[in-house]
Amino acid sequence: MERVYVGLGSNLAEPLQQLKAALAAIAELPDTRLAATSSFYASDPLGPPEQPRYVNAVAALDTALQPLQLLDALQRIELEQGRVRKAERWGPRTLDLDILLFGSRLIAEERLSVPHYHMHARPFVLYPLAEIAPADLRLADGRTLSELLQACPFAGLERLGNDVTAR
Ligand code: A4P
Ligand code: MG
Repeated sequence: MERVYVGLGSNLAEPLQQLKAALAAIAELPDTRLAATSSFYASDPLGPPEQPRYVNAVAALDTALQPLQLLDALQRIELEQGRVRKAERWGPRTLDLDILLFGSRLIAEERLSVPHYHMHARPFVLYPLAEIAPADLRLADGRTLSELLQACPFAGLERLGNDVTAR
């Protein structure tokens, strides 16, 4: 089993429900255990500003799936929840599931690059991640999660009531 962190985001069609449904679907994946879920956060959109705010969260999984198998499974969940891929970069979406980290692997394939290319600068990834990952978690470039957080202001983020769940 390897520890994987997945970022969840939605800003259409009841985002909070989208994330809860996605977490339930992830918990049902074969050879995979949903180990922990961060709080949900409302966040200002990164990208085109004339789109609704997002809800974001991060989940910790232990999985025996290989990276591309997990990507396939996550993309299936996106499609089942009505995701339509549009040309506009960073535009609105019902559900986005990103593999942030996959153990300590460095993956550079056409369909999958891990660590996720922009996670180190996104408050809506780093703050939920910090709720469920060790502070000394190290990215491939050698920086720790706590160092990344220090360089990333808690801006445009709002933690929504519910607390972290560990299973
Ligand atoms: N892909 C490559 N690496 C990965 C990975 N680590 N995890 C490939 C998942 N997929 C990965 O993704 C395009 C392709 O990336 C996939 O087919 C997969 O093979 P996509 O989900 O179709 O496209 P996208 O998500 O629109 O593109 P991109 O560039 O990944 O966008 P981001 O970085 O996910 O940003 N603002 C707030 N506040 N909160 C958000 O969650 N999200 C985005 C999307 C923009 N602004 C946001 C948020
Ligand atoms: Mg994506």
